[in-house]
Amino acid sequence: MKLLLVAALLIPALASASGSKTKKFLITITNLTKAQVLTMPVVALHSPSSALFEVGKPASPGLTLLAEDGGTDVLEDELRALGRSRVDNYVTGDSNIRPGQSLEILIKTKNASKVKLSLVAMLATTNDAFVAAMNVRLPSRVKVLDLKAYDAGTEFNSESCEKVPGPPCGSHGARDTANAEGVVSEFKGLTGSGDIDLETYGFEGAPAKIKIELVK
Ligand SMILES: [Ca+2]
Repeated sequence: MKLLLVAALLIPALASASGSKTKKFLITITNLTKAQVLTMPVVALHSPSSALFEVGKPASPGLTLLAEDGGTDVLEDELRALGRSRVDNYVTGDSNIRPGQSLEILIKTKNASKVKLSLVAMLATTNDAFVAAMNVRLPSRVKVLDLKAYDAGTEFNSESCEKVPGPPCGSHGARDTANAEGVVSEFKGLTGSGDIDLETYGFEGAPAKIKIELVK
């Protein structure tokens, strides 16, 4: 009982002491799908109230572009516009992530105990589906977690190659907005109703995982 009390008293002191020191985290994103390309991921460290999206609410223009076409510049503008008090830091990966491959991103913060980590990347062979980590607390050493797939709600899931940027389609900047779902939701998976071969591009379970590791 005495030991427990000591531990409880120590936690707040450690948390505040770590708040002012710069810490570096290595984020390793692994594509677990057979054939879906993940587009360049955006990782952000933000205040708990500044989430990148909310299930049941419309996607921002930045998330819309990312989820439909893999473009990151509008989302980066949105993150910058929020200011350093709300978005402590963000980094965009320098390449797409092919099936079975991983990408590493290094990100720094002086507020490791206060910020949350979020990450988004498009599942390229879909209309507007993306993988995301949402509001993850940074670990004291290492943390591994599965990413879920979401639907941005900004494009109808026609699965028509005329509207899908990833292989084998390659249609960039084409949108299917009539009958779009309207709000972000959990992605229910490809259906095989259009041009996309379900056997090849479909996936079950988590489409990606991330490892967050304190490196310094
Ligand atoms: Ca959709």
